[in-house]
Amino acid sequence: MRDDIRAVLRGQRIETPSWAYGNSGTRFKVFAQQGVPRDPYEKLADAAQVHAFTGVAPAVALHIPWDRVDDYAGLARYAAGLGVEIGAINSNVFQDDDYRLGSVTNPDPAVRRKALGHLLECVDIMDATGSATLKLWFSDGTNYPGQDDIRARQDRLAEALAAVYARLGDGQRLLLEYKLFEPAFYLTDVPDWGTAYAHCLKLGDKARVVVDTGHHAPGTNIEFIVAFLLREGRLGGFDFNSRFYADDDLMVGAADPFQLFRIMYEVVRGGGLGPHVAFMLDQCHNIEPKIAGQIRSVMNVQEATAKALLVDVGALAAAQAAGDVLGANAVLMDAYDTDVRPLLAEVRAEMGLDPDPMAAYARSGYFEKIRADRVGGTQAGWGA
Ligand code: LRH
Ligand code: MN
Ligand code: MN
Repeated sequence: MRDDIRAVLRGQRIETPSWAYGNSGTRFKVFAQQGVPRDPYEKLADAAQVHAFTGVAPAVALHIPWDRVDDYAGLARYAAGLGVEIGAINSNVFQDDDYRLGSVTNPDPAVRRKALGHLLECVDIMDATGSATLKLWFSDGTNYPGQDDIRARQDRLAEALAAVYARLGDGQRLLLEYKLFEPAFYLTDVPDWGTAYAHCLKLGDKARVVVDTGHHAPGTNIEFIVAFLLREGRLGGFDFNSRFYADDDLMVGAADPFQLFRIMYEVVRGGGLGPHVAFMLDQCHNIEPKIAGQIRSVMNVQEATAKALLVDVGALAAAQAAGDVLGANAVLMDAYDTDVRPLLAEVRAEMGLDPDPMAAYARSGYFEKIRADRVGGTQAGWGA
């Protein structure tokens, strides 16, 4: 197998979310699991396990206020001591009663000020932790036609984004996340990549779009969006997860590994495998074990990446130029149909890791230890 492919796989970075380690569920029920973290420090400890066994997950995204602590610089030092670092800071302007009619798009200026204050506080936390990435998702929208003015809400959104953008320091950037619907059902203020892209273009080069793979209508060609944004230099990252129906937040590559491959192929094709695109997981493990679920997810992204790297680009380009429809499709499918697990096992051995991270983690006894040590773990955030 080619050395350059192995090198890329060794250098890949996948960020795990702090909220994946806490209890989570649906609006019907949160199933408490044993041994879940009781605070952000324990979430980092669990994330460090995912990195220890995969070697490619050194960063942990935080969600504020779910991960609120007194001393963020201290939290970053604690992370470093565990061999990980703080990744994206995720804002949360969706959990307060004040946000019933929206956050930065709310018709009430006082609520808008409060929301903006939180977003700016998130940049302070970036300064303290050394995080370079602010990830913004707005639950803003309306449930009924006529409830509020669509254009005025866009103006308010643009105003808040501009204020946050102006606060970013050198080396810091803002990722704007879109979502088709939910929690608002009639109108969502940032419903699609086009809206996010348009706002980012106005803001400047430090503003990029983040693609949460669960945030599209069924059948949406997500790889097209990825190709387009990369081509324009505006793809900031991914929130990876799987969906069957809506924003399911299931393990990435579980529902549709072929889609994940197609996305990763466009990433490779567009030169997106690098630090300028953040490969983040945004998942909840409601019924399965959490640390093992994260390890499995990281491995799924690695497998899709390995397959994407295996595409014979020369043969593909030749078939495309010749108008050979079946030949071109076969080149892509050959890569997808390759069993890359032996290759990844070798890559892990080269990195000094166990070739089978799932088995190695199970053998480590970490889960038995946290199950015994931790009593009364916290919820990831939902319904908290
Ligand atoms: C919204 C979302 C967004 C939030 C996260 C918890 O559905 O994808 O990224 O920050 O879930
Ligand atoms: Mn997301
Ligand atoms: Mn989501």
